[in-house]
Amino acid sequence: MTQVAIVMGSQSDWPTMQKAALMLKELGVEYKAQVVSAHRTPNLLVEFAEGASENGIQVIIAGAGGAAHLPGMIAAHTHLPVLGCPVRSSQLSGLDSLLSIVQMPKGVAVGTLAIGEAGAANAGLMAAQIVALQNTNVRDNIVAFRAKQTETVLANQRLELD
Ligand code: RP5
Repeated sequence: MTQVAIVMGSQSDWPTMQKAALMLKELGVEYKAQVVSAHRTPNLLVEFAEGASENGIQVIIAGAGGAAHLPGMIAAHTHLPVLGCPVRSSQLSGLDSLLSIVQMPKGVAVGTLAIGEAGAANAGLMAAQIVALQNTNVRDNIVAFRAKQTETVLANQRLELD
């Protein structure tokens, strides 16, 4: 059953948002990804967000760029945790996306990640960490991922001139 939903405002967000999908796949979390636009498909947004919990979704990752209202509007329509990913925009390099997502009014929460691919990957990691609270397989995968990451850094810490 799908544990995490990844939604994004446009197909053009996928190169960034697929970093979240890759992280979830690596950590053994079931996910599905689809385009849901706050502005271009507002009715679909409501239908998706209101149905997410009864569809078994535990965490929603929402990415958008520019006037990035998708994460906040999804959060307005569900009690599930929503992680917001600011996608780098062509005009303002994603600062517009970041500020649109992060400045939520008190009482409706979105956990905002960094602009771009690192933020999307960390959204996948954070979503997996939430799922892991009640899933020992995913927890073990996260612990192994972190240990391997540390090992890799320690094995490559000496720098030399070319
Ligand atoms: C936002 O507008 C999307 O999330 C995307 O980041 C941006 C541009 O969308 P396209 O014009 O490429 O479809 O809604």
